Amino acid sequence: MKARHFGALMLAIASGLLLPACSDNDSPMKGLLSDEPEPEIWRFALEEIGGSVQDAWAQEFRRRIEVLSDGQVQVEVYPYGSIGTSPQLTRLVKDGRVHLAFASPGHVADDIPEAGIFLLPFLFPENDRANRRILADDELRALLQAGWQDAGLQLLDLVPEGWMMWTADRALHTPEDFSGLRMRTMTAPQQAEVFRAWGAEPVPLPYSEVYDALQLGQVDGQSNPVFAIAEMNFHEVQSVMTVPRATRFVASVVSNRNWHQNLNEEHRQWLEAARSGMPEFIDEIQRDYNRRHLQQLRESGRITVEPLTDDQRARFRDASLPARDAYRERAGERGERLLQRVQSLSGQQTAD
Ligand code: 6CS
Repeated sequence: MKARHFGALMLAIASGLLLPACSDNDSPMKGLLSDEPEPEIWRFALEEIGGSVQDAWAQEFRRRIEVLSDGQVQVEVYPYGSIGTSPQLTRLVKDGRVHLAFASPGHVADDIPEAGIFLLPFLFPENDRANRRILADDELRALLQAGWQDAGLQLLDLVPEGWMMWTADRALHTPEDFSGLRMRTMTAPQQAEVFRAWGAEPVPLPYSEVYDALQLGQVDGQSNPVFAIAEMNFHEVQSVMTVPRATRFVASVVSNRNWHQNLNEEHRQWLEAARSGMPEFIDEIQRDYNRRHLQQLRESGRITVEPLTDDQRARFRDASLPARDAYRERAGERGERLLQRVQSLSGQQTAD
């Protein structure tokens, strides 16, 4: 979506959300038309467009809730571009205008420093199964939950969406290749710190502005999973995709904390039942989307794909360590405990 259309559309729909509840609910005719109770509506805002990994999660969640509740709860899904940028969606959840939303660490770490753990390169294990086990760890979840709760949010799920690739007009084999590269980052300063450690000039921008910024030469590169690069058409304006296997994109599903605390028992059970099994469901989806899009991008011939060797990755790992120190400073004692927990679960030494 082009930025100029996006702004106007967002404003129009967001202002609708700020209005009092829809007048249908208050209509004096309501009781005359039907004895059925009105379904409860849960609004769910996405940071990605229709057809994305977040959309697949939300559509499956919607289907499950509607079956479990026999239609008593309905989920309205708002894809990216319909109500706001990532920080605006988080604000709408906090204000209770939207019940549920995706909040990815690259944006929400500005508000929740602990979320920056997911932006640190070469920290989580390369193996997918080991990574899933860590994301499900109770101690890790409790530490993260405390951070999300301090921000007025309930952390419901963590959703891995695939490895982050780097795109630019050149291959990025060494930290020196980043020198002088204006790299678009998500809006939390912690993502900028990582690319700065590699020598790039970070330029934080909302997702909706990346395509135009690349096309107009305002930035030289960006980082995202393959499915996102393909569906946002970044490959049209970039020529090389480097595959570093350094960081996975892990999004969080959040709700308003008070709303979650005040759910009645039946609604809470439906919510829990709908969430159960979602990690396995979405893992298959993200793998399929990323694999399929990678093949399409290779076949399109519009972008070349450059995997890094283990030696090249080791240089990037070493060069990224200052970002771990910056994370420690921002996320404090809880951040340190999170870092140690991830390192011990993935069998790494805790001193780096
Ligand atoms: O780069 C971004 O800002 C976005 N990337 C993805 C894959 N999802 C949402 C996020 O806002």
